[in-house]
Amino acid sequence: MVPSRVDPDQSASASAFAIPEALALRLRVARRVAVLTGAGISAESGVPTFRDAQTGMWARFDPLELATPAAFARQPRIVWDWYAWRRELVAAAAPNPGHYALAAIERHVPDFLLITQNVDGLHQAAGSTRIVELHGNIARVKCARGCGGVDTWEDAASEPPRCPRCGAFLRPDVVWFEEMLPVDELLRAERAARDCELMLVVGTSAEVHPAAALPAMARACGATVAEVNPSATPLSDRIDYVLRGPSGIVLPALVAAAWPPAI
Ligand code: BV8
Ligand code: ZN
Repeated sequence: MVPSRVDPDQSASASAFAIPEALALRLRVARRVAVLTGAGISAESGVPTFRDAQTGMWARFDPLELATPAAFARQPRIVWDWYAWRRELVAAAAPNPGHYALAAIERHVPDFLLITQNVDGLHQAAGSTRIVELHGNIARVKCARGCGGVDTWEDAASEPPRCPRCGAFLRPDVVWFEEMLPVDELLRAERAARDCELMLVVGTSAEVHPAAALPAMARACGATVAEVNPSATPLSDRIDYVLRGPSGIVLPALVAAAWPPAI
């Protein structure tokens, strides 16, 4: 199956990005829509994507190595500092038109769920409310031994801060590789994937599981699947629509095509 593909001319603004009329209609009439997002939707907000997070002093670390329980056991301070660096980046970032367009789609569609792999909280800052964070949130911190979350912590000199209840290290409240995802969130995401009529897959390289399996699950249950990404991914030739452009341009164009502003 050959997905219908749209390549914009690079200088295009939102209005210039041509959205297939059939896709705009599908979104306009859909009652159940699910969206899966990855780091790419936050790129235009200045948050480095996962594969770009290795800039500057972090370039010598492989994220797949830093974001693991083993790395935290081996070098807790380095892992803590990497997240503290990313937390500052995220705190300084603001949602972009791509985030706002998804919040707008949520307001139009009766049964909507935004499934994000991102830990930056920018979707919520843009007004998205029906959302599951599959991989946690970098603004939250919890006890590494499982006592639960803590709201405030004192940065210590040579090691991560410690849990006020049990003295274990504190860690970011994110899902590391080889850690199970939060079960309720994963079940909500899988149900939305199976029930949706349309799934938008935005800004993800679709390589990290189980999130990467959701588009195929939706398609296997009869949904139309559209990808928004300036680059090809393992999904690109297995779905219905490929919109090759930055989400900050493509998603506002999609909203305008589905619900043309009243003239
Ligand atoms: C688990 C939180 C059970 C932390 C993250 C099946 C097959 C193969 C492997 C596995 C499998 N099942 C499980 C695994 C193992 C592993 C996995 O998937 N490994 C991969 C690398 C092969 N999965 C796990 O470990 C999961 N847990 O399975 O538990 C278990 C237990 C024990 C042993 C085994 C299994 C946990 C996965 C979650 C890990 N935590 N994040 C943190 O953030 O620090 S994952 C993290 O990486 C992100 O959350 C995200 O999921 C992923 C990065 O991907 P993207 O978000 O897509 O970002 P990326 O940079 O890759 O790509 C950006 C894209 O945006 C690009 O396509 C680019 O073109 C595009 N883009 C750029 N600019 C724009 C744009 N798009 C639009 N607009 C733009 N402007
Ligand atoms: Zn504790």
